[in-house]
Amino acid sequence: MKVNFKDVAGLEEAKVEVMEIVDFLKNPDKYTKLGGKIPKGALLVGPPGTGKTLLAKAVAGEADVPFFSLSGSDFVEMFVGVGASRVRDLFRQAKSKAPCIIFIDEIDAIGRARGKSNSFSGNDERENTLNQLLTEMDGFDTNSGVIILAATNRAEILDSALMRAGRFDRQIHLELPDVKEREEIFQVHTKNLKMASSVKIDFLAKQTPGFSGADIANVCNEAALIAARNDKKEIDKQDFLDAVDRIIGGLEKKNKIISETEKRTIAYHEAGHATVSWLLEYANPLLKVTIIPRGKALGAAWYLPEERSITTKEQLLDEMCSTLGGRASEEINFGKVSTGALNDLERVTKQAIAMVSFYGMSSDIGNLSYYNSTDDYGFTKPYSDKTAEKIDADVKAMVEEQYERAKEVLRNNMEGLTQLAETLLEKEVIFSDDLERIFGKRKGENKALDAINEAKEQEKAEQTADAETAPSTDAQEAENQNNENSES
Ligand code: NHX
Ligand code: ZN
Repeated sequence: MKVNFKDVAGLEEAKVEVMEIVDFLKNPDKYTKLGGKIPKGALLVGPPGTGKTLLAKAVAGEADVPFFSLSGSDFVEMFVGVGASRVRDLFRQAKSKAPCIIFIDEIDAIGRARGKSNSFSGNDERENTLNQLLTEMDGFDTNSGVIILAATNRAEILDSALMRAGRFDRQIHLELPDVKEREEIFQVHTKNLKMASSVKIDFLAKQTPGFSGADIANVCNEAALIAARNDKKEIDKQDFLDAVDRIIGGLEKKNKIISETEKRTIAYHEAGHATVSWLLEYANPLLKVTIIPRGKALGAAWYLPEERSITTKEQLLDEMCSTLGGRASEEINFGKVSTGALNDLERVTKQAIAMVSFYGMSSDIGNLSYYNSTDDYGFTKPYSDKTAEKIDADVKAMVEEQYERAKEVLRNNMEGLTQLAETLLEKEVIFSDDLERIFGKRKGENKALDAINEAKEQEKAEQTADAETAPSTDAQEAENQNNENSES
């Protein structure tokens, strides 16, 4: 099926960049007349689901040329010589159909830097395939009309030989969509859906930070399936919110058997997260808390993270403190801790290590970063054993301090914490309204928080409007559906 730029939602910057490639294919003379050499290849770099393949297809579609494709992962576990001969065949075929596009998806599977990480596995076959690719790229004439596009999630792990002049010497970066782009993507994927008028595209876009285009496609389809399962005539807002929850958290397991004591532990654990995050100024705003098992988790606190490009140390520490709030609450309330905090502790530990050794956020290590974007130290660490000990000590101290802080916050708010946990045991799901009732309004400035409040206001306005015209059951239902959502 032919794809054009108009089928690609968002990605405005990337489209401008690939437009140039379209022009090379359509009007090569314009460039060669002046003696310019047309580039042979470009790398499309970006996280999974951002539309690299779609964009490559759209380039072929716009230029109206044939599209040949192959995936790097096809070459994993292949017989000797097969990879290289496939590459040869592909180029032969493409050259006879020029002008055209060759698209190599997941090029990292073949183009991973040689002599790194896998150096002992003796992955000769992959290396042969890579060499054949390089030979082919060097072998054909610059102005033959074949342009090779390759996609990868991480450009820095690729063999530098691939990026030399005359090979993939330009990179086009694709990013996760921002709120406006998500709106456009929702627009595309809801075009053929039967939706209720209560579904507002801009609201859905706001509720899905960090989602890729593929995730959004998934949400739309899942929402349709959920609505159909409930024999609805059209897909409503709640179906979309349920779909978002399902994609973030996995399937709900309503029938999982959990004992009363375990339920209490879970409720107090989640109430701990909720309380700490509500009371710390820079923590992510909370949407809801549940003790209904979903995916791997028995309970979860759901936040709507603010979309930002940089994060301050204060924000990271407040988030760390909130994540530790679950275990802290178990300790304070039962005098015992459980294995349930595994995932929380894993995240906190990783974050602390990054803060100390990458972001220069500990006083003992100072403004040094042992982050390595080039991945080429091999087996030696770029610091002494003495520094290693300091990093370990700083990481431990940082987590310890936030844990103590979490316990302090909880001890100072035992009444609210207990009330929250007991409400949770009774209702299984509670929303930010309940927290506001117990602890009062949240302080601090936060765009995401503003967005939540704005959505609530809107909902209330619609409800009162509905209440005047429709029977009250509708309003009641809308009340229950209030501002449900994302990110655990
Ligand atoms: C187990 N699960 O593994 C049981 C079934 C208070 C119970 N024996 O921290 O559910 O203990 O705030 C992604 C997300 C492992 C990956 C959650 C991997 C959870 C979740 C362990 C609640 N909420 N822990 C939490 C929880 C568990 C786990 C995960 C994951 C706790 C805790 C899981
Ligand atoms: Zn937890």
